[in-house]
Amino acid sequence: MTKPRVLVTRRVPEAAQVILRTACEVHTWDHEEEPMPQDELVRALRESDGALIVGMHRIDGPLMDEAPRCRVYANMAVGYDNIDVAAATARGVLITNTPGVLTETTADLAFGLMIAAARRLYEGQRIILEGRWKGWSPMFMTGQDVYGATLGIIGAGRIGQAVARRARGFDMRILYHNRRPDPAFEAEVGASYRQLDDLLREADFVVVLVPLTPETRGLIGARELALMKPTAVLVNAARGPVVDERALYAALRDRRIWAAGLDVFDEEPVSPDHPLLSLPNVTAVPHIGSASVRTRTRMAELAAENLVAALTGRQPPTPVNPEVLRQWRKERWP
Ligand code: 8YV
Repeated sequence: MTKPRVLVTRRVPEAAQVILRTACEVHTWDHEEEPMPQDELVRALRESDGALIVGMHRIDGPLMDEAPRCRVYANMAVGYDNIDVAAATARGVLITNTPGVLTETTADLAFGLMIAAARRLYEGQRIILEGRWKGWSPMFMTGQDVYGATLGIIGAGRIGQAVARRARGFDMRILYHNRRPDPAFEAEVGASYRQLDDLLREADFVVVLVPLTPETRGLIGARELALMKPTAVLVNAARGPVVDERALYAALRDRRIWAAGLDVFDEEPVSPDHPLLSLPNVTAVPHIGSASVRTRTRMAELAAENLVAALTGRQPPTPVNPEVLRQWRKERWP
């Protein structure tokens, strides 16, 4: 029997390649940093039964129509806002993602951004490097305390809840806003549910961890930022468009909020001359929430496991649109 043919859109750890090679003929865009050009991607997808999507390729209905042979897109990310899932489901195309394996690593980064922004860590390094450290004075480089402060988590899913567990060790009061209250989470960490506006008014740290959807796009805009305390820190480790960058810039420039820690931007890679990056109270990192060696390897492995399972008639571990699998079972597994 011929093996299914799969496309891998960027170099991934060998452990994932091994999983793919057990059952598939593998074609890889074997570059570390250079993304696969769109025309190459379309050409390669046309000849593939499935694809391991590495990076933020936009996978929409017209692209799927250009490559009807490709029945599985295994996204190497937990977020799948780069994929039109409804279009996939309508076409009987399976989408998978990588939840779970990146939870703790991403929570570490979000917590790190809270501390870095509140205690001005990057600004401090710049002051040293630029020869601006002239000596000690009582209020030199003073920031905001993390220990004992109030944390407000917007989107307490897997990652948000892992941030809350870390916050317990810092004796923080924990507030959260989700679409619905989560009594099990409240019982576990002593968190209290708040409407969004109340959370913004009360929190010293507002950490945004919602997925990007039509409902969450622009969730934090000028009105929401105006509700925050002038001493509050905003952390966005979700997706750039959840926060209105222009409104955030104005709030930080005018010191209407204390600082921001950003892992994500409207456009990535963010341009070095983006106005936000000119502000001393912005701590920015290049979308590295899940970037530990172990976690990125696990993400690639899980994406590979999903792809191989789907293409060999087995249940993939983490499907996004499992209704497609039910449809396949009724008809014929591709
Ligand atoms: C990915 C992420 O590295 O999983 C996610 O949703 O944001 C990151 O872990 C990024 O999406 C690149 O694919």
